[in-house]
Amino acid sequence: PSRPLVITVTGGAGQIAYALLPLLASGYALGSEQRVSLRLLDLPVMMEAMRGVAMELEDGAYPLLDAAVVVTDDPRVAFDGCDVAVLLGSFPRKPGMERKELLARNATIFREQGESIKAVARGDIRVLVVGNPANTNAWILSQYAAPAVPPEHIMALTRLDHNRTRSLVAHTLHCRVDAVDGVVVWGNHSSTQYPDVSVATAPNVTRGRMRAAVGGEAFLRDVLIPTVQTRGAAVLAARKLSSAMSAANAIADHLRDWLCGMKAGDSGQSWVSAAVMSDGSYDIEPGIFYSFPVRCAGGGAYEIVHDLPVDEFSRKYMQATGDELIAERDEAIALLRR
Ligand code: NAX
Repeated sequence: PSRPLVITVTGGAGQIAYALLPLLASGYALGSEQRVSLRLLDLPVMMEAMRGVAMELEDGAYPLLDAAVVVTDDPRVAFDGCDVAVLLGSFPRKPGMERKELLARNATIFREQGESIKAVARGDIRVLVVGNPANTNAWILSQYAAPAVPPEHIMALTRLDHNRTRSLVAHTLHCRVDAVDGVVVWGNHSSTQYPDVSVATAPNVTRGRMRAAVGGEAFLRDVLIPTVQTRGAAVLAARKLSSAMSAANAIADHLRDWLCGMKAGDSGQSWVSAAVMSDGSYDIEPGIFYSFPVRCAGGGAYEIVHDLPVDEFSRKYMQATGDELIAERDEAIALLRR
């Protein structure tokens, strides 16, 4: 394509942006043919730091990157005519901060950004929400970006959780990670998420045999599920900084599949996980942003994969994480009404 894709990254001075921008500029995320034009948005106090990031992008001399990297603290400038937005910027959780307060701070940010996107972005924009609480932030954004931007154009990132699950299965089975297919992360990008391997496959592990192959229900309940659910906290405890390299890689994987299609992306997987607006599939409350197994055809089109078997073990987890999302949405409604 001759026109460069305009990609807006919010939280442009933050640590995920620092790991993500080279993946966007180099063609790793969207292919070696796709030119890109970058816009970075952050708070006024971060303008100078962001200018430094822009200097480094220039100094990278990336052949696919448009020379002028836009750096701004104004959402209307950042989203003007933008094709793809990656929303990293959010209010971080401080020690001792109530979850409600975190939700409240972010509700305001994602309302404002939804309104800006509605006002100035292209109607065919695709928006990936990463800043936490990601699913509910995506829901809030969808309320304020509509009707200019339909909810099908908005997703929240659960690909990092999906990648973590896939990698943990490969590690457990001593096989290559790209030989593992069919994992699903259901629900919220939070500690209630449900990483599900019940229909996953690997070399010598046919469909329906994975639970037994990794160690049975006890292993799932006591090891696999909690390990994935708390992986972000484990990285934070070890690094004293939250996941950034792996988050950036997951964002690149997500964008490649969503925009270029899963074949072009050569993801080698039957489906991937992403939080999309529920259409009631699998008896999940319609309207909430819930992580499902999805297939992407390219150009921003996707479909939820239907008819995967859900047994009692899975249903319990799927329900709990869905209930959490309904509660978050209801809190957001109450906050935004004030
Ligand atoms: P950083 O704190 O390094 O960067 C965030 C940046 O956003 C800061 O520069 C800040 O000034 C900026 N910002 C704050 N409010 C803003 C606003 N209203 N407009 C524009 N910019 C604003 O965080 P980082 O490690 O980069 O993480 C970014 C977000 O990703 C966090 O909310 C984090 O919790 C979330 N994550 C989500 C993941 C997911 O899988 N969905 C995984 C990784 C990550 O933890």
